[in-house]
Amino acid sequence: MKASSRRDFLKGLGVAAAGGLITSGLSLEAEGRGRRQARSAAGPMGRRVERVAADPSDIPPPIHRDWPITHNITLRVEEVVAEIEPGVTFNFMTYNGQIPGPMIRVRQGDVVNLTLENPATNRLPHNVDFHAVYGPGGGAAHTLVAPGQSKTIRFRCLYPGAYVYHCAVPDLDYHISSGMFGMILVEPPEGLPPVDREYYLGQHELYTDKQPGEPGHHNFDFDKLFAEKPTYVLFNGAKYGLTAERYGALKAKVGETVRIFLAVGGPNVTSNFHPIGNVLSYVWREGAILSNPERNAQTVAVPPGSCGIFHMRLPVPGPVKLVDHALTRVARKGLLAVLEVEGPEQPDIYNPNPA
Ligand SMILES: [Cu+2]
Repeated sequence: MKASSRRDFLKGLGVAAAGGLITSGLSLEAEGRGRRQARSAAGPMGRRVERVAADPSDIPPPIHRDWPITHNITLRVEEVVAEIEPGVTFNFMTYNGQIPGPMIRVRQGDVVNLTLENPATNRLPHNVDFHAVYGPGGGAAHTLVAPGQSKTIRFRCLYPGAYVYHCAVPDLDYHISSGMFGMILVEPPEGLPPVDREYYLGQHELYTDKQPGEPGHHNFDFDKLFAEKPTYVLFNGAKYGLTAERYGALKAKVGETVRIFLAVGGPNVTSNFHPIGNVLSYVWREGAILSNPERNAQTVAVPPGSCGIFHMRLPVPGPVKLVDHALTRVARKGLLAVLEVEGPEQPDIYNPNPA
């Protein structure tokens, strides 16, 4: 890419300051070196951790106040090594060590002091683009931090909805794929409809230099990224992670209502979200919570860089499998979460032995 067109490209991403090659103290030339190093990096790089999969029940509580406040929120970038599945490791990039990054929950009109920390032990520059923010690059232009740097921006959340945030450096597809995305939920003044439980999931896909399940360390594969042919398609960075066989299933009881927040990082693959053995009784596509919800939808497309809000009723016991209905991703590429619904059988609704 010619220098001028590269500059325009970077500017389009909200990364470069207008007319300058130096952005927020970070030389793009140095960043270019970082990219080449990243591409040649092979083998495990970074601290080994037990898991990157976020706990899907780790969600800030619904908001009941009717006045705006200021939040001080720190996102810390952690480049870590973890297992995609047992015996298969990968170099993940995360906000706060988890995929998806922490769910940020605010009310329309709230102010956020957002600090992005990039510890000196990391290898790469990072930043963050919030789709809930009016401002250059959704904040990316002013949060670009080299290892050892930290930056703070302040923004006011003016429009309600569920929005993705993600890393937006020039290799943003590589960074998002590796785990750098999450959700910011901006509640409207009247709040969200009441439910019994809430869960938070993040879908993304990994491009590795091996086949799914091949033991050992998988390196990032830029050729597969270019071809948009992922090795794994995952919830929360882990193959079948949110099931009883691994980190545990989601739980609920018969008669409850559940709200699922789904953030799709991608970077390229659209989720076709579907609950096997249930239906999405209310759907706010795009996380557009002020819109009228769709009713009783079966499979809902959530594109990369977007969110879905889904309500389910749970009238009968048993597992509800949460999938992307492009089912090769489930059967062969690792995508699955299970919601275990406990309670008495309801034979007038579903009866496996009607004799
Ligand atoms: Cu990044």
